[in-house]
Amino acid sequence: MIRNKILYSTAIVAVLATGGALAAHITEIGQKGKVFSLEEISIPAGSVIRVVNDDNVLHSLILNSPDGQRANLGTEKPGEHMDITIAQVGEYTARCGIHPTMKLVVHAR
Ligand SMILES: [Cu+2]
Repeated sequence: MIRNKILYSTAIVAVLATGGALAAHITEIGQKGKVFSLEEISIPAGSVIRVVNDDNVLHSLILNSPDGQRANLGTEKPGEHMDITIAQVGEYTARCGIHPTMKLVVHAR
């Protein structure tokens, strides 16, 4: 009986720890009014940026990575979002291919 209780408690703690870690590593960025909701962010490498199109126009995302690679991540309709994993340490730049003045700098540490 005591053994069962201990196992049960350990399982709950593991679930909470995982849930907490996921929540802590997603940074949400909006795109309302043809601007990113933040111009610059600093996040741990390996975490996720959720780019939410909370605007009323179509946006796209182009991501420049610290290693010089450039990726066209496609378009987002109003109400859609895109999750981007920021894997490497260094500076990333995200831009909208439709509205080139939209710029977000991501420092991954
Ligand atoms: Cu745009």
